This record gives sequence, structure tokens and C-alpha cells, in this order.
Amino acid sequence: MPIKTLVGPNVALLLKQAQTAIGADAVILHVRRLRTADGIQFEVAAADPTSAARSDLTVRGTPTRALEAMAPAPVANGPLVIALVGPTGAGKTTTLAKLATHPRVFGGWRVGLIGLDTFRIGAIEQLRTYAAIARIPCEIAYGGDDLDQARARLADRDVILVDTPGRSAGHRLDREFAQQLVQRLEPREVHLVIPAGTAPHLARAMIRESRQAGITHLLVTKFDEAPDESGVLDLSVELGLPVRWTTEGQDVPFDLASADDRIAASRRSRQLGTGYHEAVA
Ligand SMILES: Nc1nc2c(ncn2[C@@H]2O[C@H](COP(=O)(O)OP(=O)(O)O)[C@@H](O)[C@H]2O)c(=O)[nH]1
Ligand SMILES: [Mg+2]
Repeated sequence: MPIKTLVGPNVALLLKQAQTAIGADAVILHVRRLRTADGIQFEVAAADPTSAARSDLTVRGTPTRALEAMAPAPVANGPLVIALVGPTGAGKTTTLAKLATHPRVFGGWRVGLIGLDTFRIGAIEQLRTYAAIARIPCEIAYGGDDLDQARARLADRDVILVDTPGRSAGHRLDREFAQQLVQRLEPREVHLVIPAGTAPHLARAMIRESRQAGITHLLVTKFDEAPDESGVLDLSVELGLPVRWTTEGQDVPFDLASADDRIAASRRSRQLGTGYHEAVA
């Protein structure tokens, strides 16, 4: 069956319709937000598993060549834990959903999600919706005990992606609490998520502050809004923080690119110096 595309205001309803049309094992290829004359609508594209595998990512022309190469190596004992931290609105939850569902990132891995953003209204729903779409388990933790239980329930996963609250300056205690929860999960990687258009002095301050939270990578988002900005990538080289992934739009999961793809695009649009590759893990 070819790909079925449904449009409407209610994602949950669209998913049900997709399952009715295709069957219970319908694979969701993308969920996209559309601005229409009737307001915000959603587009869900779905296919049966065979067509979905064949359609691959040709639905969109997004360069994905290097994404697989940018997936981390699996760990031998226990799930690989990757947390995304960073300012509110940077794109953490959206990027997490892209990573969880993009077939070229963790395709074939058993993925689980843990949400620690219990502070912001709607944050849990946002994460749960993405998890429901992708049919992957999602745990929400409010404190240390919850977290241990959540971690235990996801023990059979190959990778656990951890969503965290923003770092609003006025809520230092909340932030520290969330940092402690992240550390309790002993993440292999902690990616600081920063929009590409962030002024370099602000990005530098965020990085300095987040070093205490044990960040291992930068993840640069929203390149569609600042296609010519390379300031945050420059910082990654200067400060020795590798970049594995970048994002370039709101569409889950397709607006995700490997750092290599982004750097190649930046080099084409502006004659950039060398050095990013050393920072790219
Ligand atoms: N233009 C653009 N918007 C994005 C991108 N990634 C996320 N967003 C949007 O940024 C807003 C905040 O994203 P969200 O994931 O909730 O941020 P969080 O607070 O860090 O979890 C949402 O409207 C997203 O759709 C991107 O790469 N480009
Ligand atoms: Mg969020």
C-alpha cells in the first residue's frame, strides 16, 4: 500500500485513522505541523511496515547519508543513556522525538524515553504523544525513587533518551534537582542543546555553566532559522565539545542532520575554515 497521508487538527485521531486504514502495525513516517487558513493542523503520513521500509527516507530529500555513522556505539551491559539538556525552547523534546524515531539514527535499536520535565505545563503530554506515535515506552520521573523504577522498567532497552526541563535562571533549585536526576542515570552522553542563532557570548556562557552538569556534546538546533550561522559550531571546536547531531526544522523525524552534513552545507554556503571534523565525534 502506498503511503497514506492524513490531515486534521487532532494527532491522536489521525493516528487512529491511520491504524484503521492500514492496520494495527502501521508505521508512522512523519508527523508535521501545518499552518493553514483554518489554523494549525497536523499531517500524519503512515504506511504498512513493508512499504515503510521501502519508502525509506525518500519522502523528503533531507540528506541523511551520514546519520548512521553518527549514531553512538551500543554499550555491552545495560542501555546506553543519552540526555538532552539546555534552555527552554531550544528544541530538546522535538529533537529527542526525532532521535527516537528517525530510522537512520537508532533504527533497529530498542528505544525508551524518560521525561524529567515535570515543571512545564504540557511537557509530559508532548513527550507522551511522541512516544505514543512511535510506540516506544516512555517513563516520567518526578524524583529519585521514580527515576530508579523508570530506569529498571527500561532495562531491556538498547538506548534510553532523557528529556529534561529548561534552565531558566530564576529556578536554580529546580535546575540543580534536574541535573542531579540526570547524573543519577549515569548518562554516557549529555548533549547541550543550543539554537544555531544563539549569540556566541550567550552560547559560551551556557556551555560554561553546563559543564558542571557534565555535558559531553553540543547539539545545535534550528539551522533553518539561521542557516549561515556557524558561531556555535565554532565554539564546539574551540571548547573541544563534539557535535553529533544538528536540526533544521520542526518536522519529526526528518529535520535532523548529522553534524557532517551540516558542516558540508555550511562550507558550501560560506567558505568556512577547517577544524570541525576534529570536534565531531
Ligand atoms: N525552526 C525550528 N524550530 C524548531 C526546531 N526544533 C524545535 N523547534 C521548535 O521549537 C519549539 C520548542 O521546541 P521544544 O522541543 O518544545 O523545546 P524544549 O523546551 O527545549 O523541549 C517548538 O515549537 C519546536 O517545534 C528546529 O530545528 N527548527
Ligand atoms: Mg521540552
